[in-house]
Formats: sequence, structure tokens, C-alpha cells
Amino acid sequence: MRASEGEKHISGAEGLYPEDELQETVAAYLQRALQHDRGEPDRVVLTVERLEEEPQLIEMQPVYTVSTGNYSEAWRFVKEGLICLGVSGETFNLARSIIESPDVMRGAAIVRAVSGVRAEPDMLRGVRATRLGIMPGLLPVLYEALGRFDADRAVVSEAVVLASKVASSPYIVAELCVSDDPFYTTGYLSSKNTGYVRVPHIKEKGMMNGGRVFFVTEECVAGDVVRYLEETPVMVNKLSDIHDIINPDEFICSINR
Ligand code: PML
Ligand code: MG
Repeated sequence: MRASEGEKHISGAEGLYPEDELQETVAAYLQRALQHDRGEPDRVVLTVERLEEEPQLIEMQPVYTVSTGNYSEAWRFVKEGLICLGVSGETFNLARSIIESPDVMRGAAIVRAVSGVRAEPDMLRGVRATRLGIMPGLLPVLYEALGRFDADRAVVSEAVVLASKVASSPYIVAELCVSDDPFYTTGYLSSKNTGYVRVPHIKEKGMMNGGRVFFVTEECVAGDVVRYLEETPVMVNKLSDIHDIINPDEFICSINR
């Protein structure tokens, strides 16, 4: 689903569902498009496609939450975390400027981790990780496990599933996400190395910016990354641990360099 108002991106979402859930799923996506805090769309595009190949099965990323108490602590944590993962300081600055730009991209930016070279074919549209989902029986279990956090479980579980597909690409070093919902102020840093790390206060309430950056290796072929993210169907068929809240400095020290 993609919803927009003129050139402005309002919301987007995707999933993989059994055929007998189609009607209710499409209705729920439409409802969501019409009720987003970014505004009222004048165009909603819903695309339904039959999968022609069996999805690849992957394990969910383990979930962590750091106790960043404000905006500057949140960004300090993200910067230190990305640097531990091999992202250069310059590339971090570029990623932050993309995410904090008032021109919200519809999809994610792809940036080479060291040189900061942009690699997505269309810089306005970006790349959307699609054809991803979670086995229906696992969702209630995940919701239950996320219940101890003061968070919107639907938002978190969707984001974890997406981040799990992204982290399963051999070319992606890390992902940084800040919601473009003006009232959703927790973002995440995710990588195979760290798991999915929730970062509270990555934006201040009311900020309209947001976005995703996928940091990729210097050598990879951009077309291979885009094909995997946009075309290869992937489903989470195994849950991982949901950890308690941890001090950001302790988390940084635990990253394997
Ligand atoms: C989005 O708006 O889709 C991004 C959601 C990020 C969720 C972060 C979290 O709370 O785990
Ligand atoms: Mg959004």
C-alpha cells in the first residue's frame, strides 16, 4: 500500500498473507492509509500480487532497547554504534542528513558504508523492502512478547520483520530507521552483528521527517541488493529473544568489532 498527497509521501506498508485473508487485509491497509498522522492522502495505491516462488525462510532479528533519554543521547548512540559496525563518520553524517531532511523519501536510501556513495537507482523514490512477512501463527506470540514495552506492537513487529529481511542480505552492513510518523519517536539501528536495537527519542515529537538508510559494502552490486529487497519473497518463520532495556554505553561495548 502506498498513500500520498500530491508529491508528499503519507504512508506505505506491505506483507505476505494467505489467500483467504486477502479481503480483510486489504481493508485494513486502506483504513491505515486513510488515518495516518502525516495527513490525508488524495491517492492510495493497493497492489495485490500472487507469489510465484516459495518465500525464503529466515529467523527474526533479536530485539534490544537502549535507554537513550533524549534526542542527543539517541544520536550519539547511533553514531557510535554505526562506527563500530564499520560505517565511516562522513557516511553517518550523510545518513543523518537524509533522515532529517524535510523531503521525506518514499523508500530507503542505499549508501556505501565507508565512502558514502549513494547507490539506489532512483534517489527520489528510494528502495522499498517488499515481499516480506511473518508466519501467521507467530504474530500473536510476538505481540505477547512485545507487551512489556510501552510501544505500538503492530508498528514494532512490522519494523522487526522488515529489518530481519534487510539484515539477511549479505551486502547490508546496517540499517538505520527513523519513523516518518510525527508522533512515533523511537527509531532503530539494525545489523546482523547487533540485532534490532530500538532507540527511543531519535526524533522529537511533531517532527515530520524520517526515513531509512541501508548501509552496504563498497564492493556489492547495487542491482543485486535492490533485487533482493524488492523482489525476493522472505518470511520470518522463527522468533528470537526480546531483551530487556539496556544502557546504551554497555550495548556499544558489547558490539563485536
Ligand atoms: C515506521 O514508522 O514504520 C518505523 C517504525 C520504527 C519502530 C521502532 C520501534 O519502536 O521498534
Ligand atoms: Mg511510515
